[in-house]
Amino acid sequence: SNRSLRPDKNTYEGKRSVYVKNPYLDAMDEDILYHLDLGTKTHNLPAMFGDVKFVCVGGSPNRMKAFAQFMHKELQLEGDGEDIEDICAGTDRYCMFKTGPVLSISHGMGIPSISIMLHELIKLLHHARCCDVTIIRIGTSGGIGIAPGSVVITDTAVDSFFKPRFEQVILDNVVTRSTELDKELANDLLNCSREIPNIPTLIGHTMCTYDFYEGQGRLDGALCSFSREKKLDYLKRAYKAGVRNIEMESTVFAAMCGLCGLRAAVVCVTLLDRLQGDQINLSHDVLVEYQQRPQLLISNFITKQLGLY
Ligand code: R2B
Ligand code: URA
Repeated sequence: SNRSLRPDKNTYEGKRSVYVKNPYLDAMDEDILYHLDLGTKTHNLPAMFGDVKFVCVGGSPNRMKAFAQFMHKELQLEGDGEDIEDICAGTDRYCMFKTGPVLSISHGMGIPSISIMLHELIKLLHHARCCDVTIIRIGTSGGIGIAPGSVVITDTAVDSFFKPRFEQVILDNVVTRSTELDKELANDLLNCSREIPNIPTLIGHTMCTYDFYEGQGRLDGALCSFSREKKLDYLKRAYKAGVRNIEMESTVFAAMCGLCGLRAAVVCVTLLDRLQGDQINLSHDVLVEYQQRPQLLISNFITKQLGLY
C-alpha cells in the first residue's frame, strides 16, 4: 500500500532526518535550486539552514514576510525585524525569510506551484542536514457549513472525489500517493488553539482542487457548466464526507512531506461559507484579520514548542 512508502520514524539518536527519495541526487556534483536561487556550490546550506526546526509556507509573498516579522517579535530576536531580508531575492518566483529556527516561504497558488517549491525546499533541508523539522501550511480557504473566519486544521487532505489521495502524472503513468497528515500534530495544534480566545478552530478534512472557480463548484467564473442545484448537491456531499474547507495545495503538500519524513500540518482560515455564496466580499480589514488567525495559532504553537513561554 501507499503507507509502506512512508519512512519509519528515524530513531537514530532520537533524530528524524529529512529524506530525499531519489537515487540520482547523491551522484550529482552540484545541485542548483533554480526557483529559490540557491545551490550547493554557491551557498553553505548547512551553515545557512542547519538549525531550522519549523517551516511555514503560505501562498502570498507579503503574508509570509509579515509572518516572519511577527515571528521575529514573538521570538524576541535582536533588531526590529522590519528590514528582514528575502533569502530568495535573486528570483521573484518565491520569497523566503528566516527568523531563528523558523523559515517562512511563499508557494504561490495551486498544486504545480507549491510542488516545485517543495521539491527544492525538501532538497534544501536535506543538503542542510536539518532534523526534526515540522512544516505547516498556513493559508486561506472556502468553508463548507462553518462560520467565515473559522480556522480548519486538516486531518486528511482529499481530492475532488473526497478520496485521501494525490494523483500525479509521472511519464505516462498516473501515480497515486497517500495524503495522510500527522494526527498527533493536528491534535496538538487544536489544543493550542483552545488557549487563544475568539478564534473558532476545528479539525476536518480539506478538499484540494485544481481550480478556484469551476473546480470548486463556483457559479461566478468565466465559465460555468453546471446548475446551482448541482453545485449545492456537490458541496453537501463533500460536507457529508467530512470536508470542512476547500483550497488548492493540501494534497500534494501532504503527499510530498509525508514521503520525505517531515511532520506536516495544514491550517487554513475560511473566508466564506460556500453553502451561502461564491464571492469573497469581506472588507479589507476583516480579510487581513482573518488571514492573521492561522499565523497567531502557529506562532503560539512554535513559541511553546521552543519552550519560550
Ligand atoms: C487558497 O487561496 C488561494 C486561492 O485564492 C489558493 O492558493 C488556496 O489554496
Ligand atoms: N481559497 C480557495 O481556494 N477557495 C476559496 O473559496 C477561498 C480561498
